[in-house]
Order: sequence, then structure tokens, then C-alpha cells
Amino acid sequence: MGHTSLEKIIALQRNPANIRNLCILAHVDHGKTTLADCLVASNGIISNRLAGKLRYLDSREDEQIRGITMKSSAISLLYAIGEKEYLLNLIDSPGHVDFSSEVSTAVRLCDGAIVVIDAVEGVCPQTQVVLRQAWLENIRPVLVVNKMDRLITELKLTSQEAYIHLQKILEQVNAVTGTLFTSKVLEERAEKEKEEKEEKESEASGGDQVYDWSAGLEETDDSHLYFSPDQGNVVFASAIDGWDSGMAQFAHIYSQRMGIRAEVLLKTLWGDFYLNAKAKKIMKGAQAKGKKPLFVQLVLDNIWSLYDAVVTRRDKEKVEKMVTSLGVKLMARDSRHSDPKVLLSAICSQWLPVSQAVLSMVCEKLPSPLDMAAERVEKLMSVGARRFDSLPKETQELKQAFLQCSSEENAPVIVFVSKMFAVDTKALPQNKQRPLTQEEIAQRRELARQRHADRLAANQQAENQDGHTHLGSMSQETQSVGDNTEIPLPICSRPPAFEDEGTKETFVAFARVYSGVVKRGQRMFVLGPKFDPTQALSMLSEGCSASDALPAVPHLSCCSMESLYLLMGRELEGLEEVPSGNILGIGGLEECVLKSATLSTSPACPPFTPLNFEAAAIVRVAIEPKHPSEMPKLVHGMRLLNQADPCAEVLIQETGEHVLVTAGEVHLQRCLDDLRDRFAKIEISASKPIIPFRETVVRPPKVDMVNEEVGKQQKVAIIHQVKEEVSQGRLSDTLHVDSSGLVTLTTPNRLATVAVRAIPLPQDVTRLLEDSSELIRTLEQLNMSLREGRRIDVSPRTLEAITELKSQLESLLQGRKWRNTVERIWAFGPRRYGPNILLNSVEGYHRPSVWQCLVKGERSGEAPVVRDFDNSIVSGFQLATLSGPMCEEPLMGVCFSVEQWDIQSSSEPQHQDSVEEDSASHEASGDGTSTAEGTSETSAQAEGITAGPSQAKRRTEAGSVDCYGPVSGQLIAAMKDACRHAFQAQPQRLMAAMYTCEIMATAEVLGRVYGVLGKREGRVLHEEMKEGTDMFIIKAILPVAESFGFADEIRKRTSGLASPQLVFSHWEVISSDPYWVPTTEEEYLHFGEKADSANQALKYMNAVRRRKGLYVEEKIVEHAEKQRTLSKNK
Ligand SMILES: Nc1nc2c(ncn2[C@@H]2O[C@H](COP(=O)(O)OP(=O)(O)OP(=O)(O)O)[C@@H](O)[C@H]2O)c(=O)[nH]1
Ligand SMILES: [Mg+2]
Repeated sequence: MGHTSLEKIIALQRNPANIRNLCILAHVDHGKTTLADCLVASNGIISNRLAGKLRYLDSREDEQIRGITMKSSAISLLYAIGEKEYLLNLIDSPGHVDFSSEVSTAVRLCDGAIVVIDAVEGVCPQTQVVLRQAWLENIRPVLVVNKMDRLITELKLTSQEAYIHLQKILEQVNAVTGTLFTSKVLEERAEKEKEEKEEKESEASGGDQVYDWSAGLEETDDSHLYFSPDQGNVVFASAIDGWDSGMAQFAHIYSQRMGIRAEVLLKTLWGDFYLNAKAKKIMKGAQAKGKKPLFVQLVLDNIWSLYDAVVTRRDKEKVEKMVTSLGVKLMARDSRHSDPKVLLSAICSQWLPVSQAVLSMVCEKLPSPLDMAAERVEKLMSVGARRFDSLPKETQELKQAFLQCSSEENAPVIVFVSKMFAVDTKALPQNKQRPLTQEEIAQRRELARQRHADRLAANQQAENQDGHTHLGSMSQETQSVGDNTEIPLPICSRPPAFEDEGTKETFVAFARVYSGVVKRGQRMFVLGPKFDPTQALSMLSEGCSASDALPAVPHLSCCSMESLYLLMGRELEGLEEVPSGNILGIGGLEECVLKSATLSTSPACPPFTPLNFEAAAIVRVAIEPKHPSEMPKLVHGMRLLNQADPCAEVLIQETGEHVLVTAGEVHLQRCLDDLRDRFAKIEISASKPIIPFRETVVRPPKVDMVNEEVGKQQKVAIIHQVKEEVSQGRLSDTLHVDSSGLVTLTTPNRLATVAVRAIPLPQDVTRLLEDSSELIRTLEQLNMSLREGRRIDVSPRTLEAITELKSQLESLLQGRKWRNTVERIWAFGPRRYGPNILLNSVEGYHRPSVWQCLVKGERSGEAPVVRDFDNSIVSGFQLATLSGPMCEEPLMGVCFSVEQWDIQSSSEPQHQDSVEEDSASHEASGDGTSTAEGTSETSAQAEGITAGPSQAKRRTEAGSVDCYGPVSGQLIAAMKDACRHAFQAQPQRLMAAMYTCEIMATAEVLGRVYGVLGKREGRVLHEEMKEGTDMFIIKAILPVAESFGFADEIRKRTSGLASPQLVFSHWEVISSDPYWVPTTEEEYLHFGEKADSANQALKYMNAVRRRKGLYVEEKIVEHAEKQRTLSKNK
């Protein structure tokens, strides 16, 4: 606990105005944990000497070995400025992309963040990501520019150059913030304008309005958002050497020395100001007059000369002079140490201790839990598409509780759990060997003494040996008491139940109290992500609590707070209660919370919006136990792992494989280690990573493989091929493929026919659909509820986003082929929100469009009706898009246009009416004949099929029993097959997942980096030199399939000088056709008969097919006779 007692922390927890909940965010290796060390050392938890080397918050063994943080961990620190004492709940987060979900869980619980930037590397990809995350969660950041020592010792910049370099870094960061800010203001502005416009329209007042986009930007004050040392939200530091250059300290020092007021200095220290030595005045325009800026003269020069004296020249005399002038006291062993860095950090940590400036900046600039913005509360409370003011009254009232952050007895308790983490059961405070307090020691001593006296009296004889068995350490005690000195007593108390517990993992919830006081043993509601307060309020009686016997409400359960903990890095401390505004650990929730949850005493509380994870889980492996009999242990272990990691997913595939999905290679490694050593405790074997692919169709290529234009003749040849395949198939009598790729398929009972064509979607459309998948999912939910007759109050922002998506699609789908397409979209798939489209091109079938939620008002009488079995068509489409014909991977970027759909009758009488009704309505709309005609044409050969509704009716009445099963099922299968065949009638391609990677490398190793990239089919997008350094930044694209071991290889080949970060970026079509065979003479000449040497797509496809146990068309022994000729004596 360092030199802060638990009682003190508990007392501080009651004063939310002096609490700061903050996290440290940065790109990987920019020095977050090192900085945290300095802050932790300020509380005496670790020694100053070890700060920066210990990396105290990296408590896992693999974190220490690898040198990167993998889990975010929290610690409570005390900081005092003058009279005021602050409690800082600090969370250190990982910077590696693979663990960005840990960052999300940390950011959610905080009100502010320290963003750390490496002074040499500047703004890196993850820096932008964390700034965005902080922005999205509405938390306020402050900046620490770390590793300033590298500017001096590595880059060897002069102080003046360093100043310019730092200015550039600040510009970069502010540019990122600026972009975030502008987009938000414009969005809000647009919303406001829209509302105003709607109001005006309802008042029926006209008048032109000139729309001025910039107005919103000019009106809004954004100055507080930007980072600038004169705002007091930037500190320049070197965490490893333990110093920083806080403006306030320097202003304080120089105001005394120069007789200039500290406030003036604070305002002018950073910026284009210089010191006029003669006039003793601060003047503007340093740059124009070629003067040294004030910051360089007063701050950087001093630091530079210290480094120069201590590290570069090792000038003992000068050092001594400086030490005395700074008033620093040095220990002899520091000044004699052979490593100058030791001396340097000894001087710096006293002169400019890093914790001082950083912590005072945090206390002054970051908001307390009391300052939570109303906007943030509404964002937390309004889940999905629902608008805040559509929530029930009781729920809206809870907003006040958030804002007040009250710890009153009657305040509702609201807690959010952002993740569950596993700790060794032994490490829990109740099981820990606790040092005895003074009183306990005295008590025990007294007891022992008494026993000793008793024993002496009772057993004067020598045979008293046996009597000592009841206390383990008795013989020792006897001796010590005998010579009447200190009694060595067991220094720890240990609960008796402990021994048989073994090494078990216990789950602790990482949480924050937003309102009320959480007490140990209290019962609370656990609100699942789909919990609906409106529904719950109607089902539960007023004033009910979680300890009552309650009716079953969907997504609501109850739990009790078994134990509460103060998080102290590696340690936990037991607490009895935790008031509002604090971060805490809760034990005993593993049964009711999987990864995250909202807990409350009020059923009116809505579940918090889900955490937004930046990284997609993409690397999957299948896991098996080494010994098959240990399967149950593995299953149990995987379940625990799933709970303990915010982003790892554990699935059991249809094939029975246990699959682990992780965010990247490093994450995968950590999950496997955890599974092996902590959760399953068995030997496991993991398959090679399963690489995801997508299947798509493309337009027929214009040139062949030898770059010759494809002639008409050849196209015919391709079609012939398709036809041939079809005629060989079983389904040939019900399946028909025409020359344009239209596939017509009839169900086995010959009652329904569908004709489908597959069309490749333009790339931009696919990307748009992919990016909007969340929105499409919401759209689908809205449609679903509309179909069920429920209306949800949708937030205007969601509606606007849907309208925007629609208009974007309209503008991208231009041209004759796509006329009116957007209106005719039937469904998206797979899973109803994927990047494929089902299009309704059936003549005379006007079904409600997917955009129906945009249509305001009641539905009119002549609204389009949904035909029977509409759902079967959609299901068939969903199935077809979920796994394609190439290697059963999902489809992407394919539009299936249903051009004809005839259904004549169903064996279920209840559908009869609607069939009739349908036909009637078609007739009424003028083109009713098309259905009947179409049917009789396409299924003319089918026996017993009659056209026209009346005949169909007769047939059903006759009670024909369909031996092929229900019509809906047949239709699903037929639709799926039709889609698959339509897909195959087009040129098919595989799509590969691509990573982007940014590699920073010096000029010497640049060539090697390119070498590795080239070997792995990477493409360099651009390369630039980082200003002011000798580093190059290379941005490249790399297929995921080729990425395994990439980071390691790069590191090895460049002796650790370059390390890439891989982030999933997009899907890309592999240009080669996996089914390609040479057809022209040139191609034969060029590629040979087999032509599989260069076909990467075929290799990928076969690998997937082999893994899935599908048929692979490959000869195992190709040239058998040649093997004989290989003998040596030939
Ligand atoms: N020269 C120099 N090196 C530093 C400084 N601060 C940290 N480092 C070094 O940078 C490396 C990374 O430091 P960490 O604190 O582990 O970085 P991190 O941001 O916590 O990294 P992740 O948690 O993995 O994202 C370590 O080798 C540190 O010694 C500094 O001020 N100057
Ligand atoms: Mg770290």
C-alpha cells in the first residue's frame, strides 16, 4: 500500500469532487507503463530507484518477458497539492493493436485520459485510434510527450531543433483532434438545422435560407480541446530518467529569479516570445527577429546542458556546480556510479520529478466524476436506435442520479462492469497471508506466555514432549519465551479453509459506481444488453428490489455483491462499501456476468451502450487437448477464457471443432498461454490459424491470361462448359441455365419456380455495405418490429443515417443495369446484414421495401403485400450467401436478382386464401397475367401442373400429399441452389482479408523490410521520411494468409529495429481465377497444360477445402512412371 493507508483511501473515496478516474493511452511502447511506474513510485509503493525499470503494473509474467502490456490494470493513488488531497484511480492500458479491446474497457470507466506520445515517433496509428476512442466516450485527454531524452541522446538535436520538432508533434495531435471536433460540430449543426427546418415547415412559413456550414464551427469554442503547453494540458517528460518540464514549475522558478509574474510567464513560456535581457521584458516575435524562444532559453537549454554535463561529457566539476545551484542532494553511491544515467535520474527525480507535473496537471485539467456531461450520460443510457426521450419517465429521471453522482443512502445504485478478469484465488485479500497488527501480536504473545506458564506448572517432568502437538510452532515459542526475549510468532494469519482450495481462478469484475453506494452483500439487478426497462417496469411492481421474489423478466437477473475490492495493481484490498464515482473490483459475479454488464438497484435503469471495440477478431484456430480424454477440461478452460478476455471468442463449429477467435497473433499467443497455464491446465495443441476468405463473382475479364483480348468465341466456350456441367448434374430436369447466366430452378414437387441471376456489385457498394453492417442490422430490427406491428421510437440520428445510406447506395448504383435497384432491395445477407443483396426483379411483385421504416405515417390501404413464402426466398438467399460453392466461405459483393418467382399452390390449406388474394391483386394492378403466364411457360414440361389460381385450388382441395416435405422448405432449398448455380455461372473469385501495416525503420534496414514484404506478397502503398529523424515510415498492405510469423520475421531480419503492427483493413479480390485452365494456344505455351504453378487462388481454395473435408480435385501421384526413371544409374 506504500505510505498511504487503506483508511485514508476509503475516506477520500467519499469525496467525488477530489476523485480523478483516468487511464493512460498511447501507441505501443510509447512508455505508458514506465510513466505509470513514476506515478506509482510517488506513493511509495515502489522505490524511486526502481521506477521505470520495474513496470509494476505489468504484473503478468509474459508481460514482463515480452515487454508489452496485455491487460489493463488499475491502481489507486493519492496526490496532495497544498491542503487538497486527491484520489487518483489510474488505469494503465495496453498499446498493442491486438489488445485494443482492453483499452475500450478502460476508457469506459474513466473521465479523463493521459495520452502519451513518443517524442521521436510522434503521432502513430494507435495514437489516432486512442484519441478517437477517448473522443467517442466523451472523456477529456491531456498530453504527455515522453522520451524527451531520445531527442538529446539519439537524435542529437539542439534545443532549438527540439523545440521545432515538439511544435510539429503538437500540430499533428491537434490535427487529429481538430478532425474529430469538426465532424462532430458539423453533424450536430446539421441535426439542429434539420429540426429547425422541420419546425418551420410545420408552421408553414416559407422563405429562403442560405445554408452556412462554417457557421457552426465559428460559433463553437474549441480552444479548450487543443493541446498546448500554455493551456496547461501538455507536459514534456522522460519517464525513464524521471523528469518532466511542467510549465508551472519553471514559471515558478523564473518568476522569482527574473521578477516577472508567474502568470505572465505561464502564458508566454510556450510560443513565439523571447526575453529581452536588457529591458528584462518578454517580447513577441522571436521567430521573426531570429531570437531564441523563451521555452528554449529557460527550459530546454537547462535540460540540454544537464545531459551534456552528465551523460555526454561526464564533466564532474560542472555536475557538482549544477547540483549545488539546483539545491539537489545526491547520495555518494549515485555520484560514483559507473552508469551516468543513474546519476542523471538521481538529479532529475529531485529537480523535476515527473509525477509532480503530471499529477498536478491531471488534478487540474481532468474532470471529476461530478462533472460528467449530460451528453455523455444520454449516450451511455440510450441503447441502439432508441432516443433518450423515448425512454420511460423513471429511466429518464435516472439521468439526474448520474449527474449528481450522489452517495446518499436513498440514491439508486448504478454500476457498470466493463470486463471480468481472473485472479488466482490465493491472491484474494480474504485468502492472503495477512501481516498481524500490533494488537494481535501482543494478544498472541500474551496467550503463548500464559500457555507456557500453565504448561510449566502442570508438567514439571521431562516427558512433556507429547503435549506440544496442538500448535505447530510451539517448540520454537517455548524456547524463545524461555530466554525471555522476543517471541517469534507466525507473522501471518491464514484462514483454515485455504489449504484445500488449490490454485483456482476467481473472477473479479472491473467496474465503476456511477451512482449510490455499493455495499458488500447487497443484492442488485443484472441488466443484460437486450434488457428493456419499459417492459420490466410494466411487469414489476413499483418499488420492488432485487432481493424480492420477482416474476421472470427477460434479460434481467439478480446477483449479490459478495466481495468488493480496491484495485491496487497486483494487489486487491477488501472493502465494505464503495461510494459513487469510484473504480472497484467486485467478486462473486462470475455466474451472472459473462464479459460486461450493467448492475442497478432500479429496474428502470437501461443497460449501458455496448463497448465499441476497434479491432475485429480475425485470427481463428481450432484447439484440441493433447490427450483426447481431457476434452471436458478444455471445454471448461475455454469457457473461463471467454469470460476473462473482452474480445476473445470461443465457438464450437458445426464440425465439432473448438475454435478460438482472437484479434491477432500476439493476442492468440496470450490466450493459448492462459488456457494452458491457468484455465484448462492441460497440454493443448492448436491448429494453424484458420484464414478467412470470401467468395465473389466478377465481371468477365476482357483479356486472357496472356493479355490477349478475349474473343467472342471463347465466351461461348465458357458457357458451354457451364452447360456441360449442368447436364451432368442430377438436377438437370429441374434446372435450366441460359446463356446470360440466368438460372431457373423448379422445386422437386414442381410447384414453384425461381429464376435467379448473380451480378457482381461495384466495389464501392460492397465496401459501403461492409462499413454499414451495424446500421443495416438496426434497419433489419426496425423492419422486423414493423412487420410484427410494433413501432419503436427511433432516434432521428439513426433515421438520418439510414436515409444517408440509401442515398449513398443510390448514387453508387447508377446506370441502366442498376435502375431502381435500391428501392427493390429485398434483403441483405448473410445473417441479414452482410455485404450481399437480394433484389426483387419479379414482375408484378411489389413487396414492401427494406426502407419502409423511412416512410412516415400510417400505411395506406393499397400498400404492397408480402406474398406467402417470401420468407423462404430470403432464407434460401441467406443460406446461399453464408457459404458459397467454391469452398463454403461466405459470399461478398454479390447481388442476386430474382427475376421470376412462380408458386402455384401449397399443400397447406391456410395459405390457399392468400394465393388467391395475391393473384387477384396482381390482376387488379394490371399485370396479373404475367404470373400465370410465366408459370405455364417455364414449367410446361412439368406434369400435372396447372396454371391459374382456380385450378390450383382444385388441386389442393383434392388433398394432394406432397412427398417432398413442406413447400417452404423446398423453396428454401431451391432458392439456395438457384443462387449457388447463378453464382457459378459467373466468373468466380476468392477474396482475401488484408492487413495494413505501418513499419517504422531506419534507412539501413529498409531493404530487408522490403524483402520480407515482397516475399509475403505485400504491397507497399507509400513510404515517407519522418521529419526530423532518420526513420522511414512504410505503409503496406499484406494478405492475412501470409501474415503469420511476419512480425517475427521482420524483427529478426532487422535485428529488432523495425516492428510492424498489423491492423485488419479490408477484403480484396484475388485476381487469378481458381478454375482457370488454358484455353488458347498462347496460354498453353505460357503456362503448360496443368497451369497450376502460379494459381495462388487455387492453392488457397484447395487448402480451405481440404481443411473442411471437402472434395479436392487433385491427383496425388501425377507422373508415376517418372519415379522409376529417377534412379541414380540412369
Ligand atoms: N529513452 C527512453 N525510453 C523510454 C522512456 N520511457 C519508456 N521507455 C522505454 O520504452 C519501452 C516501452 O516502455 P513501456 O512503458 O513498456 O511502454 P508501454 O507504452 O507501456 O508499452 P505497451 O504497454 O506495450 O503499449 C521500454 O523499453 C522503456 O524502457 C523514456 O522516457 N525514454
Ligand atoms: Mg505498458
